[in-house]
Amino acid sequence: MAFNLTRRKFLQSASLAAVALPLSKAIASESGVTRSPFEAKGSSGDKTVTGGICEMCFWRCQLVGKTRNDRLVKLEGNPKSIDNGTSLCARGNAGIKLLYDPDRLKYPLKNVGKRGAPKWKRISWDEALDECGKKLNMIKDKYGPQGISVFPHGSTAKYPMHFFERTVGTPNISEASFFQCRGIRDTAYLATIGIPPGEKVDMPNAKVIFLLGGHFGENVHVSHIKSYMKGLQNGAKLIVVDPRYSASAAKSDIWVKIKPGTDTAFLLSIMQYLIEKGKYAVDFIDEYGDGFEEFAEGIKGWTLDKAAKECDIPAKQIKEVADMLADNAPNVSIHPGRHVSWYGNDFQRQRSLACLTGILGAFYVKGGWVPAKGPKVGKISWKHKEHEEEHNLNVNSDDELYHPYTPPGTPTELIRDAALTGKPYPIKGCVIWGQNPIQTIPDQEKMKQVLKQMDFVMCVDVMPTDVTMWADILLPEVSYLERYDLIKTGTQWDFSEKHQQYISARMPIVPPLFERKDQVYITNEIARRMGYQEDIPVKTIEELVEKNLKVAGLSIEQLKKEDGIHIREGKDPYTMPEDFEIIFYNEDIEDSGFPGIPTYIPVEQPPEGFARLLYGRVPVHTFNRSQNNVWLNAAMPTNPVWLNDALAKKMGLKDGDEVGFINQDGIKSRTTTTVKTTPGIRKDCVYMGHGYGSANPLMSVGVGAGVDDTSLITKITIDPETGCNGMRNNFIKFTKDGKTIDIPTAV
Ligand SMILES: Nc1nc2c(c(=O)[nH]1)N[C@H]1C(S)=C(S)[C@@H](COP(=O)(O)OP(=O)(O)OC[C@H]3O[C@@H](n4cnc5c(=O)[nH]c(N)nc54)[C@H](O)[C@@H]3O)O[C@H]1N2
Ligand SMILES: Nc1nc2c(c(=O)[nH]1)N[C@H]1C(S)=C(S)[C@@H](COP(=O)(O)OP(=O)(O)OC[C@H]3O[C@@H](n4cnc5c(=O)[nH]c(N)nc54)[C@H](O)[C@@H]3O)O[C@H]1N2
Ligand code: SF4
Ligand SMILES: [Mo]
Repeated sequence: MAFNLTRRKFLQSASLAAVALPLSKAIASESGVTRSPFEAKGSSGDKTVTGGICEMCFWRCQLVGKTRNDRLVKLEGNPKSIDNGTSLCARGNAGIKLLYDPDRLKYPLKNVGKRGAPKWKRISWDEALDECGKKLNMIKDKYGPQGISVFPHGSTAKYPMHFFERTVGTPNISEASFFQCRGIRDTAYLATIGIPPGEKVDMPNAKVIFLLGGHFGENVHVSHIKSYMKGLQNGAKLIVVDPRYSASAAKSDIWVKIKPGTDTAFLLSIMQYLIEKGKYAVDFIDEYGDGFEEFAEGIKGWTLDKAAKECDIPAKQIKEVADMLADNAPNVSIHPGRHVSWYGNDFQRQRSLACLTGILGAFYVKGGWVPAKGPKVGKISWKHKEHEEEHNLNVNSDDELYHPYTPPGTPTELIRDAALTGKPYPIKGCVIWGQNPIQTIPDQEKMKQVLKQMDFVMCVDVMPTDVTMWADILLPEVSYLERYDLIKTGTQWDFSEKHQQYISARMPIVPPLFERKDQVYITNEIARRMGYQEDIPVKTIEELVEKNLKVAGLSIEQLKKEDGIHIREGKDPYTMPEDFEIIFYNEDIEDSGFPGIPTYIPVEQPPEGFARLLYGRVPVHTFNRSQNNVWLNAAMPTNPVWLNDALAKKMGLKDGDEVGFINQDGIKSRTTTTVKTTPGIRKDCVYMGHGYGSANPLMSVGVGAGVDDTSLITKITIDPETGCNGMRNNFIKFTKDGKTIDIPTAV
């Protein structure tokens, strides 16, 4: 790949620190930090600091830091880890560039300009916290606690979220990890097998691995990838269902080039075929199935031919997939997926996946779905207080839930609609903590209007990402390399070895720089100012970690002695709980007005001249949060748009052409990206990496790099059972040199 580094980025690269010294010095004297970790001189202060936990993404690998005189010079996986081991991914390694990023937030800031067009004034912590406490109290007094909305994400957002939810009493909390990510998966499995599935598949021992839209290798979670690769090394066959030739499709035995949005039809026809041919786990279903007959009857119409037509794939390929699964059952890993907020018909698809796992008898068996449990630790946090009234936006006037299978919190759209209409009540305060709702939630303009109408917006972040432009008060948090916080527990990823469990707690690798503070300090100080002094559960973050470790008979000191990770014997994960059942036909779902048998609901097709916009992970970035990381930016500075090569030819486009986009609502991309022509994508869709195209000029490396996929996702589709946001029903045309280029329909 041609890196095309700008001079500034070139000089900033740490691996080129020797040449860069004069500039690094200049940056250092200007801002107090430098992008070069090698500024630390001499080797007398060399240390390996254990107990770190990565948070360049949410997988949270265990790490150690090599430091010199309290300055981090290198990150590595913790050799004691039975999770990620000594491995970190590219993003994990590049954490050092977040730590010392000169663009990072350093001091509390007050916006003396406008929301969205801020002018920042540095203020003291006291002034900032006074303002937060005063404004949030004003909103609470005038509109009630429900007038405060919270958009949290990440390990530091739990403590403040519990404060606002349990103690202050607002239900209006919307976590990106639920409503725009995996919430549907969790509640669909809950409604089928009684527990959220996580990503607990025993891939190392599988004979077949089945991925529906999961694209491992681009989606990178270290121990998960290790488990997948071990499965493939052990000879597992791989089936990948994806409209695009993804990194996983490239390793597959069968690549199902499915028409976007039709996966449920595909799954139902596999199950119908297996039932018809008697190729399913009859005894297993007899014992654990509930409502199987109604289910079998209900999906009868889904012949291979019907699904083939709907999904635009050969019927014989569906049969091939079904036979491969049945011939290797029950040792098949049907992966439950992770980002599943796709089309607004997703709850039904996730239920279908759980049912398919059941039909193959692949729960609690080698190579199947195996919910290994980690050890118990404490969960001390803010206590629930009595709150006078319920203000659940999810309840309608007949006291029924709009979205009965919603994950914890309130569906994002219900919060945004209430904020914009003032009905059933106004929402005038907003606390954003570790989430970037501008680039995470569809319809950017709507989010901006929501933020504009607030009386007060506060934001706690580490980087000046786009959402921070909308804050009145912007507070700088310490990064994951400078703080204590979450306790990470789990089991080793490969169950074919010993059964072991681990407990680790995030510990700082280096002391914090500038005036950054941690979540307990910030939350407590706001709580104190709001009059909740008596409710504060812990004084410091260390106290919180100690108390939670104590429940497991551990302490910070003990963990330090054990190189940051305590390992104990685990339990056999294959033991099935006594009350296990698979609910094929779910009467409760039907009673709430939705299909009780997994049902295919067709999605809207691209209008003439448009292609569907698909998006996903790139291996070296995490959403938008890593866009300013100089190493990661150098590795993948932009997000080329995948375009079918035959279409490209007809459109007069070639590899590397600079293009922009316009969507079905006339919304234009703010920036451009390059074209990547390939036979590896269908003709009814295009694809780009998510998280690019930052608008905040304070992100000096990431600003304007590539195109922001979210800016083009303006049509909102809600998954009715859960209230989560479907995001893939948006359609685009290309623009080049001021002209619009239609997508040809038939090539
Ligand atoms: N268009 C589109 N939208 C999507 C997705 C998609 O693929 N396409 N993916 C969806 C998925 S799967 C998810 S999980 C969500 C993710 O959604 P978000 O969590 O909103 O994603 P990020 O872009 O990582 O934004 C997180 C914010 O947290 C900040 N941050 C990072 N570290 C810290 C920290 O230690 N403390 C604090 N306080 N802040 C920190 C970052 O700087 C950033 O501003 O997005 C969803 N939305
Ligand atoms: N490097 C990296 N890794 C990450 C993250 C990251 O930011 N960076 N984020 C993590 C998080 S929070 C999550 S949730 C996961 C998300 O990772 P995944 O759950 O794997 O999901 P996406 O990246 O959203 O998936 C995009 C894939 O779905 C395909 N697809 C699109 N439409 C359809 C369809 O209709 N049917 C089918 N079968 N496939 C379709 C796309 O072509 C693409 O290959 O990644 C995690 N891992
Ligand atoms: S997968 Fe990579 S970015 Fe995510 S926690 Fe692990 S090392 Fe960090
Ligand atoms: Mo996610």
